[in-house]
Amino acid sequence: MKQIYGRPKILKEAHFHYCPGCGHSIVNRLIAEVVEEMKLRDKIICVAPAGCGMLLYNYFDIDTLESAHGRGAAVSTGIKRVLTDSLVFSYQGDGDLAAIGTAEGFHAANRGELITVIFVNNGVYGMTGGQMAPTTILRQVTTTCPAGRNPDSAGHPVKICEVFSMLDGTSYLERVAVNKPAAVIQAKKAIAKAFQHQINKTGFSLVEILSPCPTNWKMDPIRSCKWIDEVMVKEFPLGVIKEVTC
Ligand SMILES: Cc1ncc(C[n+]2csc(CCOP(=O)(O)OP(=O)(O)O)c2C)c(N)n1
Ligand code: SF4
Repeated sequence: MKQIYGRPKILKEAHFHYCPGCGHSIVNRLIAEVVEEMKLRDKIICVAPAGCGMLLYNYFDIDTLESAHGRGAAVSTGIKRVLTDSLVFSYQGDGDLAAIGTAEGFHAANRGELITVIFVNNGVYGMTGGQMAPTTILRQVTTTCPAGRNPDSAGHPVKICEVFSMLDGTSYLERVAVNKPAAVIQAKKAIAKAFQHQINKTGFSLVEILSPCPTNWKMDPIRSCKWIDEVMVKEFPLGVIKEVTC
């Protein structure tokens, strides 16, 4: 019988710690599939700062480093500049990249560092209990905005792809989601394309992935997936935001 689906070899025989319905597990799997299909196992290095995704060294059988919160792009820059033949990606949440790590991500993108950022946007600080993040939707309820995000006091959702698209150092920016099968297939293609931009030395690449956090959204997994389509995508439109021919 022909096998059409299997566990990527670089995913260790470990159980994910993610909550049921969490998008991180899908994103982890997609990265593993892409690394295997593009035969990047021996040259890829992952940097994972604080956030629910930080324990991915327990799952990936590749070189991984943990950085301080928000410092993924800075640490990735250092590794890539020394190990120029490696393929380096940082795996960052929205609290990480769009708040504490804004400076590092923004300037790495502006310098056109040959790194890739996998940016998992679930609209909250997942690991620490669901506080408001810069990407929280207006009027979305979180533990630190129980009456809903108010733009008068908390500003508007930060759109990292659109902001980074204005920087000359960026070569590939796409926003995808992992809330339904077709979207997951597109997310995988985007990850592969971002890695290809790094291989071709075109510039800084980033894939923003709208990802469910059922625990902190206080929704069941199915409702969370629907909420991405009904609410999140309206604020964060999907698609290629920028692509420089490589
Ligand atoms: C310097 C520092 N400040 C605060 C924290 C606490 N902290 C750990 S994870 C996190 C938020 C992570 O949220 P996000 O990046 O959105 O990732 P998620 O958990 O939602 O995937 C915070 C504030 C920390 N580890 N280090
Ligand atoms: S808290 Fe949210 S982001 Fe973290 S593992 Fe649970 S569902 Fe995923």
